[in-house]
This record gives sequence, C-alpha cells and structure tokens, in this order.
Amino acid sequence: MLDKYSSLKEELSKFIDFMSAFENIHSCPCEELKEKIQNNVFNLVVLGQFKRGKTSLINALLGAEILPTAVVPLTSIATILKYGETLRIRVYFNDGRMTEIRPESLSQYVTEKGNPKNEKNVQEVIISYFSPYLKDGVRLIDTPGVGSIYQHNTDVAYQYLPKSDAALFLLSVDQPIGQAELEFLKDVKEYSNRIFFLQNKADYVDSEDLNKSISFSKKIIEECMGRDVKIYPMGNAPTD
Ligand SMILES: Nc1nc2c(ncn2[C@@H]2O[C@H](COP(=O)(O)OP(=O)(O)OP(=O)(O)O)[C@@H](O)[C@H]2O)c(=O)[nH]1
Ligand SMILES: [Mg+2]
Repeated sequence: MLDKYSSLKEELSKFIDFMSAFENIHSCPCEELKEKIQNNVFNLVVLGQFKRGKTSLINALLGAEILPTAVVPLTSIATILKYGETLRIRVYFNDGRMTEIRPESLSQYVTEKGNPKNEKNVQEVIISYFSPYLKDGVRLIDTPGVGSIYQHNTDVAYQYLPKSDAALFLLSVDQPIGQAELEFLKDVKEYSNRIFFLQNKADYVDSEDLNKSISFSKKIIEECMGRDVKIYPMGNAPTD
C-alpha cells in the first residue's frame, strides 16, 4: 500500500513538472503543488458564513484558545495551523516581509478590530502547534466569514477555496441556512469534492429542535449538492 502511495506521489510530481513546461500555464501553482505532495500536506479549510463558530471550532480541536473569537465579525486574515514542536506564530505580509509575533499579539494582525480593512497589509499567518490533529501533514485553515458587511473578509475566504483538499462547512442551529449561505456553498463545491457539514452551537437548543434544525439544513443542502449529505451536530451537548 505504502509502495503504491509513494509511486503515485512520484508520478504526480513528474506530471506537475511536465505541466510546468507549458509556457501558457501561468495559473498553475506548480511549485506549491509539488511541495504539498513531497511533504504530505493536506489542507482542511474551515469555511462558512460569519459568526458560525469557525475559529472556536479550531480552538476546540487544538484544545487551546490560540485564535481570537468574538460575537461580532472578527477573523479578517486566513490563519494556517500546521504541526510544530513549539508554538510559533509567523505573520507574512503582501510585500514579502515576515515577522514572528507572540500569541498575545495575534489579534492585532488577524482580526477586523486589530487590523481594520487589513491596514497592516497582511497576506496570511502561519502557526506551528503541537496538536496530534496536525501530525501527518494536516493543515487547518481558519478563514474569515463570508456575508458580513466586510466584503474584503469574503474576498479572503474565496482566495482560499482553491487551496482546499477538504472543507469543513459550518452552519449554526440559531440561524437556519439562508440564500447567501447556499450561494457560497455552490462556490465551495466547485473547488472541494470533500465537504463535511457541521451544525454548530447545538447547545443552544434541546434535542428536538436540534433534529428539526438539522433536517431543515439537510434537505436544502441535499437539493444544492444533488446527493445525500450527513450533517454532524457540534457544540456542547443539549441540556435536556
Ligand atoms: N453556545 C455556543 N457558542 C458558540 C459555539 N461556537 C462558537 N460560539 C460563539 O459564537 C461566537 C462566534 O464564534 P467565532 O468562533 O468567532 O465565529 P467565526 O465563525 O470564527 O466568526 P468570523 O470569524 O467573524 O466569521 C463567539 O461568541 C463564540 O463564543 C458553540 O458551539 N456554542
Ligand atoms: Mg473567525
């Protein structure tokens, strides 16, 4: 099995080299793709409308409050979490500069509050962390929510769609899935053939309402996707 995997990786690298020889393929991020294959990188992108709890989910997975969360539209810059023995936070700027920051400074770079309209010109932030979920090459990518009054946050989320190997699409029980969310899902499915749907904030309702909320979302999403989907409830367990 491992032999087959290694030879498939090698074949794919050769194919990318072959592709990059064509002068008119400017849009192929060949080097990035090759690096992903060599290092077994798998991008799991967390997506959804603003305030569905994307950043909170990542903190919960990591078991640490590393990323800033809030009740107002917050995340404005994509943050990539990858495995590392120690916690290191590097900020990459659009002009090619990079700076390493302390965890308490993170909100000054990745949030609408600390970095309004991205006045600091940040491209992305890469965090190394020693979580077992990040071992074996999985990279969790937190994206800004779409559909808020901040169009530039939506634009950043769209930039990360082509990088997704799989997507976690967050819904929330307190707000039934709406037209804007559905439009976004249509765009996501163009890029990601593996989408996992999570109905977050399950703790807001009792189990009966949770089931109603999931059935409602499931019906609408299945119409959009043209296939059966499973929706996983998330959040604290219902109180009843
Ligand atoms: N009760 C409850 N609240 C949650 C849950 N997940 C997130 N929240 C709250 O929802 C709010 C939004 O959470 P965030 O993680 O910042 O949401 P987000 O989707 O990252 O928001 P943007 O980055 O602005 O798009 C915060 O006040 C969280 O505490 C949950 O499972 N249950
Ligand atoms: Mg967020």
